Amino acid sequence: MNASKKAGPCKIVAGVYRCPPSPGGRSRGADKVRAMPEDAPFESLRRGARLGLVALLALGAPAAASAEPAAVAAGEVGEWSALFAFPTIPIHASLLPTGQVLFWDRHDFPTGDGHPRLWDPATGIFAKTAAPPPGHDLFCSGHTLLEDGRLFVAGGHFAVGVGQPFAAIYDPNTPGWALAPEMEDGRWYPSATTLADGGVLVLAGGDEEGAANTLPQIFRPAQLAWDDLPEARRVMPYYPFVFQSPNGRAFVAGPDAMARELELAAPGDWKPIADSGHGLRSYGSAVAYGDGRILLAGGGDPPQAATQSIDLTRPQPAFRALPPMSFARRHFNLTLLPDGTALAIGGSSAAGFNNASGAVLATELWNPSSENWTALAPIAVPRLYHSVALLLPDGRVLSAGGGHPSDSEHGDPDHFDGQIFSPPYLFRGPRPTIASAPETVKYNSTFELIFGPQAPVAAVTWLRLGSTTHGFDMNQRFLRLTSSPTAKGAAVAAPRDPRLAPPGHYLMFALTADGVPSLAKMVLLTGTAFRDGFESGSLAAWQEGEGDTVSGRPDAPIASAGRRPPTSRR
Ligand SMILES: [Cu+2]
Repeated sequence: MNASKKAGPCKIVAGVYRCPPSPGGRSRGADKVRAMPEDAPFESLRRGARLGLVALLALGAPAAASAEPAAVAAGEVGEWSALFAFPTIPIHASLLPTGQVLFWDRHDFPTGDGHPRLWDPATGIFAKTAAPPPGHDLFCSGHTLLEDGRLFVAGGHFAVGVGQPFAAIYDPNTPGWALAPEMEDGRWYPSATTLADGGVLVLAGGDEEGAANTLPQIFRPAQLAWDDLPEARRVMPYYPFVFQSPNGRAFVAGPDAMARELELAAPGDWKPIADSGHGLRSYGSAVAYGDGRILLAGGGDPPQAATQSIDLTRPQPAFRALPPMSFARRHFNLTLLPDGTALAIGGSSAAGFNNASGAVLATELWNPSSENWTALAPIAVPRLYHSVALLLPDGRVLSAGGGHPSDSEHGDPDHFDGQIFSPPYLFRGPRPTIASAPETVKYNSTFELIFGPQAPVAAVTWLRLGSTTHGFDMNQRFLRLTSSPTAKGAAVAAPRDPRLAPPGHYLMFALTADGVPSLAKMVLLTGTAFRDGFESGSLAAWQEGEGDTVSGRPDAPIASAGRRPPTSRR
């Protein structure tokens, strides 16, 4: 985290991003490339590096007219670690409540290995899951975390377009895999979404014949059973962008141009909500960035840069155009950060399914207050189809994988590697600490945090743990928590409404007024008292500002929220 330990700051020289040469005379980026497998085609990597330079030029990096170009400090653009090797390609990746990342590859490729593995970000150690995986290929499944912290995995790969009907559950505590009851038919590229009542909605995917699986199904963990919504059969694109909506229904933000709402009570029903006006956003991405607001970006073929938001707490939600990304992207990842911003990593700007000739190395950060995108330090290698990104408990971000298949026509290799990003907020001063926090909190309760003396805390946020594949994270969600100062820390209000904060584990961060986050505390949000009683009327109350998760402008980032720090140490 200390910038001074690194080789020194990269600089913009005559409008071009340059890093200090290593002892061998290579750029730092080229050093990173050496960590790649022996068979990596270096030509594409060099092209990728050039793309990174072009990327920064296009992002409006100031041309240096003077002989003393300004250094680009990590406090402005963040910093990527060196590349490090992964034993397989992490096509699917989930952060578990243990703080470890569970990931897997496919196993029908000569260099594939579908055995799920754990990576511990704290130690860097990789290990196969102790228990054997279930007997089906988990590749091409959809997954999300259950309320109790187990990972629920729906479907999998039989052949391209042809899905497995099985559902598997990984328990990080046992640890081990178990099978849940089968689904009604196969699912290849489905989405799985944890709902307010703790159930998991599974939508879309290819069935056992390779046709569209049109039946919405809800898994009930307590009953080990499935509820069907037979009146809501619908053909929809692979890996739809599904969210629990504040109104109790499920909201599908894309990739279809028409966003729709699904009534979750049997027999189910669909209602069109709003047309994004941007056609099919295939392999774009979407995130729930706070209190019923969804950010939708990129996707399509040819890829687009367009960005929109939609506020699901409005009586008639509609898409609102936002400043576009500086690059069109598909097969990229959108990752929410502790300060409420969203990071766009990787993807391609070129037309075609997965065209590495348009690989985007520039990283962009979206600010919910200005609604603008800002260029950050570029990644070292393309991250395209089958790449992932995850927020880690220490506030850094893992970006990894891509390939199986890669775009070998354009020289992009399979990426058995990852890189870790330290966002700019990690270079802006001392980090606050959460000295004490409860492991479990109930809905509609108040709990106490005790802070360390290092840095005054201005805000408390939390995010559901990421569970991602194919550019869409099915579990991440950002929420700002209301807090008030106490003698040693803060009294924090747990969310009242599970439709805004589905039950399960959250990474809780304390942040300074500059947005510097603490290390996260893993907190389980649970309890049924309010969930059993909530009804549609409470949405109106929430809109009137009585909700617990709203404080100030929900879409304002910590650093510029303009709120008085609830806690300060003098
Ligand atoms: Cu795939």
